[in-house]
Amino acid sequence: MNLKTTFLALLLAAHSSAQDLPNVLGTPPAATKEEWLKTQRPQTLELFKENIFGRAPIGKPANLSFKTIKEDPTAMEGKATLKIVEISYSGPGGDGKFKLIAFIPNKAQKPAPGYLLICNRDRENIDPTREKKDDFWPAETIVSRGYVAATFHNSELSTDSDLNFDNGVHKVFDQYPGKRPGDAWATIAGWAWGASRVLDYFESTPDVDASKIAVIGHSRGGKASLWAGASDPRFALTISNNSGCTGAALARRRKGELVARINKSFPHWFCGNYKKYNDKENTLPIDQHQLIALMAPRAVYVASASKDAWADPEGEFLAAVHAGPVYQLFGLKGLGTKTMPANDTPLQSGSIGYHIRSGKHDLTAYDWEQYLNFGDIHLK
Ligand code: GTR
Repeated sequence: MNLKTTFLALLLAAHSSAQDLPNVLGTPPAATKEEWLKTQRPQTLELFKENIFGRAPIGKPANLSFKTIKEDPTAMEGKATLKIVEISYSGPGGDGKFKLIAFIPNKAQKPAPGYLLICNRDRENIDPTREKKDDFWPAETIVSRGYVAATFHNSELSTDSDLNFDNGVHKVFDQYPGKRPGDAWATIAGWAWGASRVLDYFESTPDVDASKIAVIGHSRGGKASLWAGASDPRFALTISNNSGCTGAALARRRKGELVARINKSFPHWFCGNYKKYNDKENTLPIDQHQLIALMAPRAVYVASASKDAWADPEGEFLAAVHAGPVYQLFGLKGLGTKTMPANDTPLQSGSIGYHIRSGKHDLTAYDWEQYLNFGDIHLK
């Protein structure tokens, strides 16, 4: 091959990956926002339930209850009120509960908007005493910008290793005598379910504005935040930090972590049906740009890191690009460009935000600063 044909072949390869994606507007393609909301959005959501995340057996349980177990108006040197709230539920398999940690800014106008982090790292990253502080959850910064800093630990909803689904939400609600169906919900959907129950709590409390909440997660937590934002349209902003495979990254590109690999390493994350697509990404009826499009017309932010090849940064960017046509149905600008930005140059002029940070797979102070800036546009 001479230089010219090599270039042509490369160009074709780049093009075919975009052309082969399922149409983000659905089948037949939605022509108006009304059509999208009535027909293609529900169809797209169903395809994600059936093939990837599974179906949750319950939304908000009638018996959901909230108990404030700690309230300290002098937290953060008087700048915030710390609330630790036990969120409890019960079902055919017994009782379950998890803890919400929330710092509510004392000075901010009430009800205040906020950021809800699905924490998948060690608990010391979300230390309510603030003796330990980490940029993974810079609660002081979030509060200083006028937002509620809220979080819960994913393991309290569903442990991140369990193949038997015999704890947390699965123990309480799953009723699958015999074989677990291929579309039964799994761990990531359990974490997303927890995020929605926090919104239920926020709806019941006067100091937090439940209609102005961003849900955010990193990596596996980012896969869960995307599913929370897609399956619960009450989230005003959804943030995916380095979510990669089965998060924001397009599966059909087959770059970084592949479907077969994620299903092998983490068989409990997604539903049984997802295993059918191991090394058969092209047969998936959907791809991840459609997960991002499910947020429309609400705001969504995808972020990558330059040294995070495992999460396929370009695949994350392209999914954000190809979600655009659904935003256009609403007369909104998606990302506003098809060109990947340089490192550390955030794109925030549309309803879809994006940046690629220099450095490794992580959730850092730099990432949070961009999310808070984007929130100032979409949550205030
Ligand atoms: C990796 C996994 C990724 C990502 C990451 C994380 O091992 O392959 O999909 O989710 O873990 O959560 O940090």
